[in-house]
Amino acid sequence: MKATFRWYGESDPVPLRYIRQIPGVTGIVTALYDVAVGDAWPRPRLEQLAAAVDDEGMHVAVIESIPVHEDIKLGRATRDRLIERYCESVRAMGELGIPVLCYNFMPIFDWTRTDLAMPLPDGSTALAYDDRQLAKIDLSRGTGDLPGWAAAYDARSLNALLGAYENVNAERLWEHLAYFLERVVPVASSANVKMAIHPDDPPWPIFGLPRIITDAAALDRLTRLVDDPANGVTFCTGSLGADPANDLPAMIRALGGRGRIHFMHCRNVLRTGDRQFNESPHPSCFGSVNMLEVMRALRDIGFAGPMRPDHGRMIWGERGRPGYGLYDRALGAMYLQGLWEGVGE
Ligand code: DNO
Repeated sequence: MKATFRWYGESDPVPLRYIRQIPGVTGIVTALYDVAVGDAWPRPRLEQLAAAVDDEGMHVAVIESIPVHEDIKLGRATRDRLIERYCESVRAMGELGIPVLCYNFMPIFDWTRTDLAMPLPDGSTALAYDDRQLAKIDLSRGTGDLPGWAAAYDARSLNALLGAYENVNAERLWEHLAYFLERVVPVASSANVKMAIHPDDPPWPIFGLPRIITDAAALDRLTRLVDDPANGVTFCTGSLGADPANDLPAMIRALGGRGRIHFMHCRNVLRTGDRQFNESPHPSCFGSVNMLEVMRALRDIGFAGPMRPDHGRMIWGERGRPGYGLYDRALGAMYLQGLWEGVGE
């Protein structure tokens, strides 16, 4: 595996020069954050981004993410033009030699939590989710009541979008995903870019919206929508690990055996009830994910792709972007590399 770290660009409070000091980390996971969703990424901007990372002695290993416009997920008539622009961005990645694209197909909301700073007994804070808390969130006032990470929508546009999704059940969403992949994967494949879908987080429907990338059967189905090695997954242990029915090592062996794991997100979650969890330090003993077994499975499939520590807690008084401070993610990066060395790779 190749140790990587997510960087939110020049506005990230964690600078590249700090990331470089985490032993073993040579790959950066990043994106152009100021291009409007649906626009093609200008190649010169991507080139600049790659050069800034190269200047710090690292390289861009993964783009996470090029967001998929809601019209594509909704299957609206405008999707063809939007997909063509998406393909342009993928071609630009390929021309610059950036090999992996992490994206997701979650309606309206990306990863969702009900608490961004739940205090843990050691005085740190972590992200947490509780389905019963989610049920109390009133979306009629827009995204204002949602914990602060979300793409902001005012009440009118959010209600219009929620209304549009009333016609899109899970099967429809699968059809729209297939339509998207049938057009993007061939482009990615000839550009030497691997598409890596991120699982839905949490892996169940929220706010009545369908969520489809949730378990082993779904990941298998995804890879067969377009049966091409360029159509793969970001295997996120935290997202998938929130559902106790997901046997992560078995899923890794199945998908990895077919060469479809293109990127690893590693973090731990402590399941505390039905559809209730909080994020925990990365080591196995603190959460419900057995990270050692995850690494063994990755060793067995000969995983050689990028891996990043996912969300960390806030520790040592750090303030910053929820889940994306420096300290706990750096501890995670070291733990993961230690496990990897230990399992014999
Ligand atoms: C959360 C991230 C996700 C991920 C997107 C990919 O921390 O893992 O937001 O970047 O779902 O499109």
